[in-house]
Amino acid sequence: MRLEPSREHRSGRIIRESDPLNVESPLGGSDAFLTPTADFYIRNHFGEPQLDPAAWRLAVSGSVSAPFRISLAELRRMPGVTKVATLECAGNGRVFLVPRAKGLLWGDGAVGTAEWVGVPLRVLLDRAQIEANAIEVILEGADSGQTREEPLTPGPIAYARSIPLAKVDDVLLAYAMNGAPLEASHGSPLRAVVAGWYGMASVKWLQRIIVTTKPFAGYFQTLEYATFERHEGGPTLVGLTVNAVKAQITEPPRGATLPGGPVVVRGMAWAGEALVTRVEFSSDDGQTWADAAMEGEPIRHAWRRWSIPWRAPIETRECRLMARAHDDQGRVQPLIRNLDDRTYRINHVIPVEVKIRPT
Ligand SMILES: Nc1nc2c(c(=O)[nH]1)N[C@H]1C(S)=C(S)[C@@H](COP(=O)(O)O)O[C@H]1N2
Ligand SMILES: [Mo]
Repeated sequence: MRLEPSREHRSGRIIRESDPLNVESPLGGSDAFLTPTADFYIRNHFGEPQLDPAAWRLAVSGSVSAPFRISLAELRRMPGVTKVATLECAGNGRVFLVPRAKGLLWGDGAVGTAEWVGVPLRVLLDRAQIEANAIEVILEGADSGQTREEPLTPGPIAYARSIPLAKVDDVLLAYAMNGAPLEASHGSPLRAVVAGWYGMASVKWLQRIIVTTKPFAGYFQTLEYATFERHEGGPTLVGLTVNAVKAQITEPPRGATLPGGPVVVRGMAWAGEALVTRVEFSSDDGQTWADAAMEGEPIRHAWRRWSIPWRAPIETRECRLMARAHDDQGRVQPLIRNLDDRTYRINHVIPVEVKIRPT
């Protein structure tokens, strides 16, 4: 296992781990609405499975009255649905946590937006006829393995996550990404895109969909990708679901050196199942905030671009830029980290430090 980041993958993506491959997007400096596939982050827990698309089948089983198996060719003959959705890894931004966290130390770039084409999960579940007592759907990938560090898996396991039936209508089973067939690293022949939820739910290399009558408590929603929620009787671990509201400055990138004078600060903001309504910007450590200009209308499940003119002061050598997003459910990004979030859901404001070049 090699963890040192090296800036060499296709298109300057940053390799965070090479076995299994984990690659971060070069987010800084980019403001494309759709992330080019060559720049899209890759998050793998196990080695990528070698699947022959012609021999591959998806099995739909469990608490259904008509279980079936289906080929990629048959899925592609069904009416396709196109959906733009942002995926962000729940560990995005982990490198900025103090004290230093365990796990993959992502910078800002474990996030991206793509146009996905596929078949709604609902269509396959209707064909299988869900039984009345079902509550969840388990999505299982064809990749499997065992962890070498704590928390240990009980031997080799498949990557799997569940979603409640109430979320099914936001799930696309995608075979295409950004106008091209899905690439192996993003889960071909077929992956789930669970719009508005952190990336861990969007299971790649789907091989089984299992309808279940019990809450699924698999490794990746209990030992990993779970945060504490405060209920009566104390904090309980709950599997992560929706993306928290978050704004990211992409221009200027962290650590940039700028000439003094006018610049345009830009970035993205996303809010899971909610809509981004507003982004505020501060260059005085949060004493004053100014509203950024929002681009277009908000699109549910996709990030939104924003920008604001700023004058880099010539009388200073260093500045800390902050952005915070609001959503239409009244939530705003916190300035201070909630420790119940463990090393996930990193959406507190993390200032972008820039240097001003002396004139
Ligand atoms: N089968 C499988 N699906 C998976 C994963 C995985 O390791 N195996 N990683 C998940 C996580 S944590 C994220 S953030 C997204 C990343 O999708 P991407 O690699 O296409 O960016 O895939 C999810 N789906
Ligand atoms: Mo993730």
